Amino acid sequence: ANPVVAVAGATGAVGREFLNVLHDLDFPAAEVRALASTRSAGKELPFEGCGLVPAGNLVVQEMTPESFEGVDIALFSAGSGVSQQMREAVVAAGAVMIDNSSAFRMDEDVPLVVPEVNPQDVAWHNGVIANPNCSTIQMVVALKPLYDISPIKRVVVSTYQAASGAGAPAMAELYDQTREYLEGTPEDQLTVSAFQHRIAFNCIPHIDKFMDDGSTKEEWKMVVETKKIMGDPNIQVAATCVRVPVLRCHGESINVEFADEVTVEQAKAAFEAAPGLTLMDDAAANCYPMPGILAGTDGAYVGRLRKDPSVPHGLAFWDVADQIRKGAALNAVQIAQLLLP
Ligand code: A2P
Ligand code: 11C
Repeated sequence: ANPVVAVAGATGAVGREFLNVLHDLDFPAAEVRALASTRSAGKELPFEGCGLVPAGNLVVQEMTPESFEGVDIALFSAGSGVSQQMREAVVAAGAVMIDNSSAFRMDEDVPLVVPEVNPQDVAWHNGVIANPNCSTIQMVVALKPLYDISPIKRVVVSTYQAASGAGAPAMAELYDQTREYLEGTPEDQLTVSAFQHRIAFNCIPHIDKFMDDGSTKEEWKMVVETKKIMGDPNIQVAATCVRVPVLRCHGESINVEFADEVTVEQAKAAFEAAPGLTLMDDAAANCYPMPGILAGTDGAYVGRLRKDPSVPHGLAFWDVADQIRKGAALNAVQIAQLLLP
């Protein structure tokens, strides 16, 4: 039978994109339930339809433990706290929770899945499958085809992360603050609430909270999630994560050191053949991936591929993906597709 799908956090930036992706992939749903907080109950969300569900407005229901009765697949993006509160009810209802929050990613009984990299891991789920952090997802989609040529010893990554990673209110803040700034609003009167500092015309090297070792939790996630998804605890990852004044799409500068030689030509061929990855690399035509032209697209985009001569077997490249699509909603719905009979 066609699955019943619940979208938990349906009014959020990722939640709305869950609805778009369900339509775009024509997910064979029998029913789609839009769930959010009490604040949004009764609100209508436009939906283009998928499977047996016709196009039309979905009426948002307040999320309670009872919301999951009869549900087969629950797509969650309402924050870690909400995922933790609802996990038991979702699993008790016999549904599989595909969770975009960081609540369960490193739990030993929870697979952390990027379908292009480790689709086999969905097989051992116990009712919850975690969707990785957006910055990790777009990196491992590019690392996997390279790893298949040679084991990876070390990755150095610096991110250029869009406001979208912090949700719909953060995107609105970048937009409004930029306008306020251009209108000459004094610095101390700008609205600063989504980030620690003004994001308009600025870069903030601080995403998520600080850890005891001086790194941030966003950087830590890139380290531990990469090892878990790639199934190789020996990959060394050094990450620096920076928020930049871009609405959608994270960029990443990535340097990889391999165990064995991997030539630029081999990497180029591997990128071209890899699922979910598009090579945009033509220096003569000034062609490389950029957030400004890739918002709303699927998959990850790589370019600026070149040798990194500073280590024995090194390559450097640049990687861009829409944080809300491949970095969140698309990856989660692709996981749901893996669960279909
Ligand atoms: P609501 O819009 O009703 O607040 P974003 O990541 O863009 O900020 O979105 C967060 C999503 O999580 C929204 O859909 C929001 O619903 C939902 N949400 C936040 N807190 C709760 C809660 N306690 N119960 C249910 N949904 C919640
Ligand atoms: C950001 N990567 O750009 C974060 C958002 O662990 O799922 C997603 C955080 C997470 O702010």
